[in-house]
Amino acid sequence: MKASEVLDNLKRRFPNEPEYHQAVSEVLGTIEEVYNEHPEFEKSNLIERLCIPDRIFSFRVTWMDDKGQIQTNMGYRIQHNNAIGPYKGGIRFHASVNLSILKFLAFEQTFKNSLTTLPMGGGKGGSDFSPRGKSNAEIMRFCQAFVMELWRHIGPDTDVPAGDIGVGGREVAYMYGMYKKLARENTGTFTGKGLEFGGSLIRPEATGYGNVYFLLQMLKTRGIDIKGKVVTVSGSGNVAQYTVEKLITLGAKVVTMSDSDGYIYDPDGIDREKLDYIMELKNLYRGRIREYAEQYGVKYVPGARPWGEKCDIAMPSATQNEINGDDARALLANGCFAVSEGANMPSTPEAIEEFLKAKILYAPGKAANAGGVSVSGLEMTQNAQKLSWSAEEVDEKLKSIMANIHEQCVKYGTQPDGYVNYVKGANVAGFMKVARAMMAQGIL
Ligand code: NDP
Ligand code: 2IT
Repeated sequence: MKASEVLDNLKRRFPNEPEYHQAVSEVLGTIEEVYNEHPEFEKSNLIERLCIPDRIFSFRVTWMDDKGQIQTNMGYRIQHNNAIGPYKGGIRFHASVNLSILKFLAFEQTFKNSLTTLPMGGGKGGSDFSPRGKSNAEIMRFCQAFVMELWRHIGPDTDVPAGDIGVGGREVAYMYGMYKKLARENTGTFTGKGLEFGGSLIRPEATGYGNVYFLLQMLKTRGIDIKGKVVTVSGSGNVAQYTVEKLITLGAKVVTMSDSDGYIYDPDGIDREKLDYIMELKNLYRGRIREYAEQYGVKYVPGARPWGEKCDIAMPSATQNEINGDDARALLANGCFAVSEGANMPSTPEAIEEFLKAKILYAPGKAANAGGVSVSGLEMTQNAQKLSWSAEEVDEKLKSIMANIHEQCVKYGTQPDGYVNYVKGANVAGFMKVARAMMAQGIL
């Protein structure tokens, strides 16, 4: 089947899954050339096999809230592709979770994990459970109920989940505890665990730090120094917090952060002390970003995203499709010359087109945010060896993985005029490894 026919077929067979179509379309639009160079791919219907997940589990999760009422949510795990290693990818808890969103994430994860150089296949899971406003006890009961179904599908050599939106260290710990009780083994089937029970140093920091390391590599290609550059960041969760932390230590000026209710604009820049305030506000009190504006007397814009604010660099770190065509044009009009994605698929196809047309430095999430899953892979290695590495050791490995991903993007994405199309580079590099692994292992 031709690559273009695959997408039409997927749309017909799986209607009402726009995010899934979007992610597939972005990849298929960039790998055509290498695909055509390998007629054996078409003969074995490789693309279609790579786009459709190996399997999808869906289940009801039943739990009791603090009022004693019985609640139900849907739970899912998508095992997308394990050609190069066990299924690996996060768990998302958010009211918006559905199969379209999880299928796009599992599909992207497969290419991202391929890029990391580590032996990991792609997967993703989650629930339409919203952690917002839930007590600690409710979170624990929900996580336990979720794992009562999930545990039979995962394992250290089959499928290793981790965190994503709404799932951080607290949720991973509750899920891992329940998993161990049921599976009766202690081999680290989740990553992002606490340091006392098998977690890796630098895992909480890894996605944000990794994104900044990738950005530094991109800036180096144009001889640009990060120091003093104005950066807009969206989100205020795990990825955003550690992106900002690394940017501060490098002397950049971060002027925005956000949550699903709005964004704050701090013209003086978020410094270490203010970031500590945000970390406490978000991770301990589970408060709203609006409170930062009250605390420091700065602007808060409800119901909006920060892309209209003037910046040199934008680092979207909240969610998918948070930068549309208009946002992209506003960024470019204000002089933004680099966009490095902490979130998965934060830019719409129209926004990507604008960035590529303007030939700015633009790194898609599957390359720029791969640091998180990379350190998850390093956590798996440490667990298998039953030892733990120092923060310096993990950080060095993370830096070298991000540099390697950057190198692969340059290798496969450099255009005749010298412009590096990181979208194409990441997709082709990620695709070729999975494709070769699938071809070698036969028709499955
Ligand atoms: P968190 O749950 O820690 O934080 C998410 C942040 O984004 C919060 O500030 C949240 O606001 C905001 N947000 C979530 N959904 C929406 C929405 N629909 N509209 C506007 N804002 C929203 O998640 P992470 O920081 O872990 O994840 C952020 C992004 O990074 C996601 O795209 C995720 O897939 C991606 N990612 C995460 C990795 C990880 O290791 N954690 C690795 C690689 C990518 P609020 O609190 O109001 O909901
Ligand atoms: O999107 C992602 O790469 C993650 N949420 C992290 C996955 C992982 O297994 O660490």
